[in-house]
Formats: sequence, structure tokens, C-alpha cells
Amino acid sequence: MIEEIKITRSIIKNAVDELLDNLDVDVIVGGGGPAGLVAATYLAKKGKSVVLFERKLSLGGGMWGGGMMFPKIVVQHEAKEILDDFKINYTQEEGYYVASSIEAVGKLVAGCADAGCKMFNCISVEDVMIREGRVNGVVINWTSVETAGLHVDPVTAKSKVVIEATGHPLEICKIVEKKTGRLNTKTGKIIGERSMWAEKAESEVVENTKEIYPGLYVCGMAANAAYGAPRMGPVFGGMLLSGRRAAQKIDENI
Ligand code: 48H
Repeated sequence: MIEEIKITRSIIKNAVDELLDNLDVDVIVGGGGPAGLVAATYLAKKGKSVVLFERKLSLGGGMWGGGMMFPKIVVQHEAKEILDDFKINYTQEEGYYVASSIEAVGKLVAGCADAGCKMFNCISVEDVMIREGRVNGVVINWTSVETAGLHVDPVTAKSKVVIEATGHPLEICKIVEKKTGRLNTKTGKIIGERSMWAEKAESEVVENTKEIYPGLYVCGMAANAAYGAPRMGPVFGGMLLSGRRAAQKIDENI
């Protein structure tokens, strides 16, 4: 027998319990694109408690659309190991690995879930918490509240570190820049994304994966935007490598 009220109770109880159980964790990831998903997965595999908040209904960020909506991504040799870790299939072409962008997103999300990271969609990070000069959590609200322009106060989640993985708009860094005025960049401010130069962008995105403010690590496209490095188009190795680099650095420090 199928009973609607039992279904409703199970959904609400389990979702609320999961959120309640994950309000004080090791790592909070803001943004569920490829960089955030990879960082979350490797940290969860290391035994850290990890929560990821994604603004949209679906995780995967800018990966779904491949290049100009042709659903393929290109990954360079340096990141092949990460494709293999997530069991993403590929073919070899022109010295690169070519994968389905749709399969890649599906397997990144599956890998992240299997590693034990708790993922919440439709929730936006709208601010951070700072204690004694260190980010120690985020301020969250339903994305629908933001979209509808409702005046509804947010709630909070606490962590040892936060990962900024919101991509091009680098929303979390913008908040911290605005409220503290001092990021760990040459100017203390966000320097801004530069025009397309894939080779430079792909190496710099890994170098730019750092603690940009105490307790706040930046990875993926947000890292290049913060430190004034170029964009790279639909080559995704740098996003995967940056996510893994963030996980390595955080694992060494917490
Ligand atoms: C919660 C948020 C918030 C918020 C945004 O854009 P992404 O895919 O980011 P990366 O860095 O993993 O990958 C970048 C890549 O997709 C890309 O754009 C490339 C390679 N561009 C090159 C080029 O030349 O254009 O994912 C970020 C995710 C998205 O899903 C957003 O919805 C989400 O973060 N997000 N989630 N709270 N405030 N802001």
C-alpha cells in the first residue's frame, strides 16, 4: 500500500535530519561545479566531514554544456588520473582525452556521494561567518528566497574551512573582499579574470588554488578570477586538478 503521508514524512524527516547532522563540519564547499565536486570528494575520501551547498537544482556547474553546448569536454594528460579515479570514460584525440560532459558530471556527483560528502541543492551561500580574523562558516538561504526577492533571514553552517568554488562570479570571495577589504592577493582585492589563454590559465589555476583569506580556500575558475589569471574555455583538466589541489592543501592543514 502506498501512503502519501508516510512518503511526505520520510522525505521531510530525512532531509531535515541530514541538514541538522551537517551544520558543524570540517569543510563546507560553496558551489557544486567540477572544481567543488572534486575537492569535496578527495576530502571526504580522506575522512573529513564535508558538506557542499549548490545554488541550482542540478550540480555540475558549467560542465554540462561542454564547449558551446557540444556535450564534450577535453582534459589534458596531467588530469587523466582524476578521470580514472571517477571512472569517466574517454577517447584520445589530438593528444587530449575527450569525454562526455554529461557522463562526467554524473560521475563526479556519484563519486562525491560515494565518498560520503553531503550535497544540498537549491541552497545559496550568501555570506560567511568570521571569528578572530578567520572564516569559520557560511550563511545560507534557499535559492528560491533570493530569486523571489523575499526578505527572509538566512541560517548558518559552521566549518573549520570553507572552499570558494562558485566559478566565474567568485561570490564568496566578493563577500569577504567587501567585508574585510583584505584578500591574500597582490592588491588585497579581487584582481579579475583575464581573456582566454588556455595554456596559461590551466597552469595558473592550480597555482592560484590557495587560502585566499584565513579559513577560505579558492579553487576552480574562481581562483583565476581572484588572482587575475585568464580563462581557458572548455578544457577541464585545470578545474579537476585545482579541486584536487584544494583538497590536498586543506588535508595538510586541518
Ligand atoms: C552556492 C553557488 C553560488 C552560491 C554559484 O561555474 P562552475 O562550473 O565552477 P568551476 O570553477 O567548478 O568550473 C568552472 C567551469 O565550469 C567553467 O566555467 C570554465 C572552465 N570556464 C572557462 C571559460 O573560459 O569560460 O560551478 C560553480 C557552481 C555552479 O553550479 C553555481 O550554480 C554555484 O557554483 N554557485 N552555489 N552558493 N553563492 N554561486
